[in-house]
Amino acid sequence: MKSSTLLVKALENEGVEYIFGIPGEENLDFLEALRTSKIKLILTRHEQAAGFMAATYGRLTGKPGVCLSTLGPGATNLVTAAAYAQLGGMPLVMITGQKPIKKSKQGQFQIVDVVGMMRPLTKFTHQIVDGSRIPSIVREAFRVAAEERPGAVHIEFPEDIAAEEISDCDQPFAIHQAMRPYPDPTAITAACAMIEAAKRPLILVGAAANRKRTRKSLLDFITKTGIPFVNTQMGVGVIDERNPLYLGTAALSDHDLVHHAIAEADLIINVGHDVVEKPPFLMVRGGAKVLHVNFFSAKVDDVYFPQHEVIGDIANAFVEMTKNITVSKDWDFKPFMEVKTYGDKLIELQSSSKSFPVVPSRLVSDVREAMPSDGVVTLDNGLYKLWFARNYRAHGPNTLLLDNALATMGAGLPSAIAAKLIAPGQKVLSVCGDGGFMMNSQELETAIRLKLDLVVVILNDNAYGMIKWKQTENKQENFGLDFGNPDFVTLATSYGAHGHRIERTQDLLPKLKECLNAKGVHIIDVPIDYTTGEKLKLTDLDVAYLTAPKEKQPARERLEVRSPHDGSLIETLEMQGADAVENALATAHALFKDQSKWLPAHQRITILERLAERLSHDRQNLIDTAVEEGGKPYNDTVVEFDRAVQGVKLGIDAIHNLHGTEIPMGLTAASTNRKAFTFREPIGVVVSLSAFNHPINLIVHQVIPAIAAGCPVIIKPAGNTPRSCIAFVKMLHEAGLPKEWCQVLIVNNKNSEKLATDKRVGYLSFIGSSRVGWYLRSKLAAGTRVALEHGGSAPVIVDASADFNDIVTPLTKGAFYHAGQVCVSTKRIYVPASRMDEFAKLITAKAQALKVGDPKAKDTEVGPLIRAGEVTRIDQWVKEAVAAGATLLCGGKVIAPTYYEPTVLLNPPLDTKVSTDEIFGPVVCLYSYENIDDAIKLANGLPLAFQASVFAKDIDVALHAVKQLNATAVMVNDHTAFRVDWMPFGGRGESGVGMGGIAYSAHEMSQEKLMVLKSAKL
Ligand SMILES: Cc1ncc(C[n+]2csc(CCOP(=O)(O)OP(=O)(O)O)c2C)c(N)n1
Ligand SMILES: [Mg+2]
Repeated sequence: MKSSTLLVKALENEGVEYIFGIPGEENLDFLEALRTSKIKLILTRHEQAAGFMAATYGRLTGKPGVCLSTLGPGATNLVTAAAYAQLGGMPLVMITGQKPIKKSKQGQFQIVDVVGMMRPLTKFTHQIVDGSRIPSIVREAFRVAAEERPGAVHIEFPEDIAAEEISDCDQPFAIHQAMRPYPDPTAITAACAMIEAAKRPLILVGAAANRKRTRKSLLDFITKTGIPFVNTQMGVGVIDERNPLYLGTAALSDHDLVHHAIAEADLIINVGHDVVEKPPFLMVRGGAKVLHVNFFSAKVDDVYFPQHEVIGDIANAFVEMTKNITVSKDWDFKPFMEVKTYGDKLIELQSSSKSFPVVPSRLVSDVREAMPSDGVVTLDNGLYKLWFARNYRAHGPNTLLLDNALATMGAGLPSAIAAKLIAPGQKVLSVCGDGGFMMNSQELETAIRLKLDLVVVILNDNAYGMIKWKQTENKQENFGLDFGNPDFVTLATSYGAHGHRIERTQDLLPKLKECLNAKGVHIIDVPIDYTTGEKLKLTDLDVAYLTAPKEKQPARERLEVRSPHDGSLIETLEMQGADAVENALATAHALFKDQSKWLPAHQRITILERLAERLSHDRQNLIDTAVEEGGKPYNDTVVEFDRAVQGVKLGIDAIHNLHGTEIPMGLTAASTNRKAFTFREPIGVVVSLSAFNHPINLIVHQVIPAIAAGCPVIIKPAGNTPRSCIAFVKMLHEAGLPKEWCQVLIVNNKNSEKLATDKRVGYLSFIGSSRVGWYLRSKLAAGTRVALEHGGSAPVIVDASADFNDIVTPLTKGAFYHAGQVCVSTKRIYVPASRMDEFAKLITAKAQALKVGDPKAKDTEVGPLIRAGEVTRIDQWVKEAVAAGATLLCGGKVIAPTYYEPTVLLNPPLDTKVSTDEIFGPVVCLYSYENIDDAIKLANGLPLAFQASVFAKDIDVALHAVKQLNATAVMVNDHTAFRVDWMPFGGRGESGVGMGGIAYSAHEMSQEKLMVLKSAKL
């Protein structure tokens, strides 16, 4: 008989069912012997995964799992798995090949000292140098691996020994059951006395209590005494956690829920804990006493130094302690039970979070609900592990596998494969981070090959989230922990698995159930949000917060809408939270996804026709609302309103004009017999973030094109002017638009960002500051199209041929309309030096004559700035220019907290803020020029570019300027703020991207689809 055959026989004798691994050429004789054995070879795609699977087999069955690798590289790949089993107390036997040891022609090729390498990671590591020793070495390896405390062992099987012929008389040794040691009776008596004398004893269940006999005897002890218990992470499920005496599991070493109970205890009965686990609590001198019950005596360190120990088989210890203990009337478990009440409430509260991406507590709750009691959840390593440890209630032993010893990444999927192999009838689900999953994702192929039914949840945060959390806790800068991911759905399908992606939190639970009940391997990509306010560290036991009636809970943020004219309070609105953002997005996205719900064009036209009528009907109300909250003078608001009505009508025209084109076919022989057309479809959910300066018309420009294009729209108005928006959208609904097609959100900046950057957004329309706009653009989800409309600093070239008396009126309007708070306000006027005096006098006189005051008054021309802070800023900029050498021709004064005098500055230096930035206030600057090309150069000199003007009677000069000015629109002989709603409107450079104007926006909010028709008749 070959010694390879004997090794296989010896393994069969040990009851081995599976060998996980990857053979190398040195293992070929062994492989041949295995071929005819009843032991199944589970071929994996990485030795590390094979090691994890074998270790998990050992963990779940108590019998050593076996893995196999070649020499050198295969063996080094087993190292992490060896450490995993050794630290985790999992019985594991590793068999590795080696070059021939007697004679070899290969020098040192691939040879490393594997036996030596395994020494610090195993309980036993041995090279077989003689085939006849196989029976004793194998027996010894299995005995040592399984004996308390279980761990890893290693056998090296060199190629020449494997091929060696040995005597047929060499046979494996018969196995007998060894009885386990009883603890010393005096130790039991002392332990019982200690527990009886305590006021508040508490049981802590650790990993080594997870043995079949121990579970039962420990439960008997708990049932008889009524002493409450907590778990370590690896002691999860030893006792069913639905037990009323279960208080919780220690996810952290301190400041976790259970520590509020531990702090009340005067004696901790620590069962089966060993120091490889992250400490479930930190012992302090003079604090609660600790009674250590384990197979071995306690390894003492700074945070663990028990006062008494019961050493021996834990099951036997509890059988005896249950017999001996007298239940004390003085035990007081009330404080423990308060902690339980608090914990259960907290978990219940946290699990109801609807926000998206999913928060960890909701994930845990949904997994718990989807899993049957005997279902097995295997975790990889990441931040979610702590949430599972705290919030998941395991109903039985080994139903939540987490590794709190080596705590390695990459074991989640392999351990799920092992769990499913062992118990094919049980549901198995693995939860992995996007980091950990990718460390052994290749084993998807193994799972598919084995035809397993498995569910793998990948928590997608594009980061090593756990470390990021710690980085934040350490108050360090976010650095070095972000990565990109493959498309997990595509990845799954490429393996032959089923891929799913969660896009709404409410879809998670049904999807989990669906996948758990389906055949095959299912991957669910679940976007996870670790940035929420959910706290892992629970410093206080804030029972009051949880038990307070709902209305006493912290109120939502409020939005005070105040008049910019005098600061008086108009209305207080309640801000909506992240849950409202989630709901709005989920609603809008569901509408978009379901084409059967799309509104046909004729229905949209009817709605807009009714809206136009409805607006006219409520004209006065809307105008008054806008004037009151926005501060634009009454007459200008009337113009704005009329334009808004016009905008709605333009929306109807846009629907008429949304169409594709014919794409010619038959231009080549290959494209004959075809006709092709494009047509336009809605782009998706439109999110519009609006600005204050045209409270009605901007809403029209950001909502109506979306309706025209057939997109659901979510509008977030400016914080200063929400009421006009709310009133407008109400009329839209009254005109027949179903509410879910246009939703208003009143949210803070953080939630606006959440809204804008969500994956479900097809188009973002943003009007506001360039700082915020460009920031948001950088955060947008892949595929979101965007239009940004920021400010400008509009230039005007005045030529000597212009008639100054004619032009000062439009120029004054352009400069001071809405107190200069318009992105195309005239800000920089370039005038020939020889005629500057004349021009300056005229425009100064006009500016001084402007009527500044209450926007409600019908004759007011310049109203307030939107808030007092703006006035202060504008005043500082003007003062800086004057100090630097500008001549103040008029204005330059704060009139009231929100009012600034119309101001004209002459020749401010080019490096002062008024020349370089957008002032967004009632200030205009005049610059003298000698040569018109110099003036154009200066006009083009800012990174901002929007609308511009030239005033000239000489047509050649005008055309020259039109050609040379960097702008999206150049007015000839009109001010820069001219606009009608059917013209294209937008900025260039830093001033924005995308084109506004009703039809332009509607076009951008739709996308083209091509249809090619093929027919022999064509
Ligand atoms: C093999 C290994 N490498 C590194 C670590 C350190 N580590 C612990 S958790 C973690 C991040 C896990 O990221 P991911 O799997 O994406 O989970 P997340 O916390 O993001 O949910 C890292 C790097 C480890 N435990 N194991
Ligand atoms: Mg991650």
